[in-house]
Amino acid sequence: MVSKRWTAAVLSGLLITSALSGCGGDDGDSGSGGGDGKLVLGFSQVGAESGWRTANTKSIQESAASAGVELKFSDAQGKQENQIKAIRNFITQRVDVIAFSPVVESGWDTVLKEAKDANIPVILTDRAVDSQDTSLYKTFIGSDFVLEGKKAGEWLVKDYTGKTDPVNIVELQGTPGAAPANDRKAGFADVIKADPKFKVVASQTGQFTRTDGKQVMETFLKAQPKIDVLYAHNDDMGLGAIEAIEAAGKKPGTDIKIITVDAVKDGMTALSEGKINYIVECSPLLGPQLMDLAKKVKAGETVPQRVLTEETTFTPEQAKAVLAERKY
Ligand code: GYE
Repeated sequence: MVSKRWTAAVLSGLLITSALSGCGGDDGDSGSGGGDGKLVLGFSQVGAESGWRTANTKSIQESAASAGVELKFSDAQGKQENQIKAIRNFITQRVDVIAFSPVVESGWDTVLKEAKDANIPVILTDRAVDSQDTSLYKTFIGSDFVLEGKKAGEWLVKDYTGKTDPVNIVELQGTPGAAPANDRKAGFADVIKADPKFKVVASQTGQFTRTDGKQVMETFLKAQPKIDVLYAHNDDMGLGAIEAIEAAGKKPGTDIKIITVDAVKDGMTALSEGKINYIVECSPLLGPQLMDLAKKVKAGETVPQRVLTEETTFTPEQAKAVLAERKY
């Protein structure tokens, strides 16, 4: 029963023992399954760049355990090449389902085609790919990032209603090429363009991290004579920027208004303290729905092509009200 593919994989040292135990030959088509009949899910995570990501990883690991799913978790440390490698390993191991959160949007067609040819269904989690051929994956679960950017822009438009002076905005973008960076930028730009008083005077990546958010904000503060608003594509970059703003002797939330996306606990705390003015929520708790979808695709059930997460927005008052129960 050992095919050439298996032999080659064993020889190249790619297989891990637990995958071998599932080689019962009962469902060679759709993956090996766990030796104990458990669904085997290979998941390639982006990395650990933000509080959002940490909460997302926890949600996936905990939900796998409670759903009785055997999770093969791989951390790509922010590199697409590592994700491609991980996906190829999952194919070699013949997991039942592959899920991943793509670091960037482009460049996935080849490896997704390999998964399809091996008859292993793929679920996009959190972030989209730009592949034209949507048959390369079964479903995509995650947020509408364009809408998030729009919500950020709408708050700003409302906040400056009736004012005519120019509003200078600096923007901290997420990882270059990542869906949430592309879309949050586009959604925001689309809303504020209606009023020429809004000017994005500087826009750079802060890699979704606190460290880079702080550092890039320092350069913005040095280069820009007047900054009215910071729009950061996630809380972590906003939190890093707050440190830079305070170090420059300015008051975050007052001298510079701050809008971020995510609503993780640290962000919500800063919001409740008035250091951030508005947060657009993006839920990292995708685990339970992912397990559910994985079971359905494995069983050959039809699932919707797109599963949207439900999200809200928070003002400082709303943050204060929910902070104590905030889980992540
Ligand atoms: O907003 C950011 C994280 O893909 C939605 O990635 C996710 C984003 C999230 O690093 O904090």
